[in-house]
Amino acid sequence: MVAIDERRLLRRLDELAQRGALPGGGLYRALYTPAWVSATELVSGWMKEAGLLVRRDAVGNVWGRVEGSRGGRAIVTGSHIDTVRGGGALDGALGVVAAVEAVASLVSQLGRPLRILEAVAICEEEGSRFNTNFWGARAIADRIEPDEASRARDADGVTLADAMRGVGLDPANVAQAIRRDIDTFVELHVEQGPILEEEGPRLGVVRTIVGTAHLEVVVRGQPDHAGATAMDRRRDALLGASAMMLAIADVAREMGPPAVATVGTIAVEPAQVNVVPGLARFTVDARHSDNAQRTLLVADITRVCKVAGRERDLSVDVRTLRDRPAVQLNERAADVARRACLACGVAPRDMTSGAGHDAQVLSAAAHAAMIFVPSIGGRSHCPEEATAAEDVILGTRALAAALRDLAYS
Ligand code: HGY
Ligand code: MN
Ligand code: MN
Repeated sequence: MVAIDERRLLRRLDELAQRGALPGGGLYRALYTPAWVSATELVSGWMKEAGLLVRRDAVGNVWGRVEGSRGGRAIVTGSHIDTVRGGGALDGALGVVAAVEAVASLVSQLGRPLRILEAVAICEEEGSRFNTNFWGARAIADRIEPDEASRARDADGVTLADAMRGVGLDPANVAQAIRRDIDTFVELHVEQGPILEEEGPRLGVVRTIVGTAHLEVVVRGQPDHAGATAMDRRRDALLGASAMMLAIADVAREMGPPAVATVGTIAVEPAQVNVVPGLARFTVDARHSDNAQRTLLVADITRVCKVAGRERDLSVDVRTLRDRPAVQLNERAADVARRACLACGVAPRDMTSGAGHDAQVLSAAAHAAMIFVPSIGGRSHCPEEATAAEDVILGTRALAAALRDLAYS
């Protein structure tokens, strides 16, 4: 069993959580912002302290590497360093801090590995700032679309390309982040749901990651005077959108778990108290672990929006913003993760992840495995996100055991 420095692990999680801490609680660490720069510098320092070879790649992923005596393809562990708005201290961050802790502990106790061993802080996964997501993992896996950096803009109209330049990165070099030499990627992550917490055991091994479709629905009616327009003369876009949202939730409920659908954003025009809304624009996050079922879910969502539009004389446009298919993670890598959990005294639960992860994207470029630890109350993507310290430690131990199996034997 490789000993990890438990106090250092927990202390660093707290330190990282200060980068992007919001005054009202929770965090917001968005790609290429000062909080993001500060977090990447903190992690680089930890990697240097561990004697790793540290570099920042073309999109801002931070790699800490130790050469293997046999060379060959690399064993990589890590997760994303960005957060959602009002996010918690562990989503992504746990996988980054645990990766540095596991690699540092392995190297200090067992010396040079046989295989190249790397910890990585992946620059962005959540899509919090720019209308794109998995930016870091897609750069590694060569899944960046042509001129995506110059097309993606944040709420202030800043392009991803300009934001890159602002932190000393050149968007023309994005392809230099591609890695074709990764053998296996292992990610430690909080479950973000209630299963491990409510049913046990304390560790999970992910077999499937659900597919996620993000849609944008634009509903057009006509703006009118709120006082002088009788109710039966209106083409109220927001009222129509509201009917659509309730119908969307019914569609997911009728399909049954693991189907889920979420309307997370809504914008109204002209957004004035005394004007009947002429336009409503909202997003839908639709997920299923089976790709055919997800296609059906998206089709049903589109149908109910169109029906509600026709019934209310509103025009409705539904477009897909992005669609990430469900993936089955590699069987061999899952066995390594399972053996590592058993070595730590826990027979892990095979799980489907309702959350998307970097491993989902990196599974296109390497064998990928994920280890889950419980989320208290099943909560995540919120300031209340938390995991018991002993589970953080247990998960990091299991990660270190998996990396030992992969890189030292
Ligand atoms: O949306 C997700 O599932 C992930 O947190 N990005
Ligand atoms: Mn997340
Ligand atoms: Mn995450």
